[in-house]
Amino acid sequence: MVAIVGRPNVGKSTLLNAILGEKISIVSDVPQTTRRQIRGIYTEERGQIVFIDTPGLHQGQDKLDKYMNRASVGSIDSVEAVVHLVDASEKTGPEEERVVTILNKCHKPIIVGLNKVDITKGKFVPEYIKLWENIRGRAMTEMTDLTLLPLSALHATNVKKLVDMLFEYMPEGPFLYPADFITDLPERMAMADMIREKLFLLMREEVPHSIAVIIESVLPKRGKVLHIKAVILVERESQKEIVIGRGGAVLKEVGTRARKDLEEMLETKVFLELFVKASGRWREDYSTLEDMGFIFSDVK
Ligand SMILES: Nc1nc2c(ncn2[C@@H]2O[C@H](COP(=O)(O)OP(=O)(O)OP(=O)(O)O)[C@@H](O)[C@H]2O)c(=O)[nH]1
Ligand SMILES: [Mg+2]
Repeated sequence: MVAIVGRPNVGKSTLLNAILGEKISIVSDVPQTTRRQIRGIYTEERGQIVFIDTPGLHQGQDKLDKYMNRASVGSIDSVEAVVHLVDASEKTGPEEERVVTILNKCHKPIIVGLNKVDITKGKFVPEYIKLWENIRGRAMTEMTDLTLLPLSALHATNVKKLVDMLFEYMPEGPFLYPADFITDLPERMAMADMIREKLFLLMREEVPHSIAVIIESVLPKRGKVLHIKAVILVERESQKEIVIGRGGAVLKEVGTRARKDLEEMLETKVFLELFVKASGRWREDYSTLEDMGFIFSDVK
């Protein structure tokens, strides 16, 4: 098993999808898109690697933030190697230093994936090297359990090489999942995430962090069509208006895009019904979060 860990928005989910050659984890340019661990199962002749995509490590303090950070750090315990993904087109900073400090304690082999080198040709790569060297007090060349690899998850550059490197760390053993499994994400959560991704792509500023999607019902197929009802939660009435948009334009666009992806994922025609509800501070409410499938006892 391998955990993909790092700050929000560095490209962890993009990398997982690139490794699998299939989209199972949602991606957007809004930080904190991924809210739970998502396992992607990669199987080929050499064997099987179970990748854990994780929420970006950040400093938020509400209950969902804490769940996300625990889901991220907690993933490291169960793996044989860690991919520390960074955005090498952006400077490092105290937040990155925090991540390195946490990972430094994990005593597992780490590959530092210097991502987004397609943007600035990895302008800030030396800063990331320095950060690790400062924390370990040794030159990178002397650290046998730390390897650097420039990457572009978006263009799949060096992604095969990363997988080759990771196979070196994998122990022999039976497959953890059947060879044709690609993810352990329950279908309803995958559906909800698919809709949330479209909302994230269309919303700006603080609204995405207030959005959650719950699949209320999936009715038995009538003819060729599957009827899915989903509720979009926001925190305030004013956000409800933003999500709906003038004359319902935003919600309609979300519905159109989500339906297309759902039809592809489920390989059937879909009728998608979306409702928007203002429900107060759901990010702070245990029972609402557990209803959404964030099981707090699962993340230590
Ligand atoms: N140019 C470029 N953009 C990338 C690359 N990898 C990811 N991105 C973009 O970076 C943004 C964030 O990607 P995600 O995969 O959602 O990042 P993440 O690390 O999973 O983010 P969180 O789930 O929020 O922690 C998206 O707009 C991606 O298209 C890359 O190699 N090059
Ligand atoms: Mg992600």
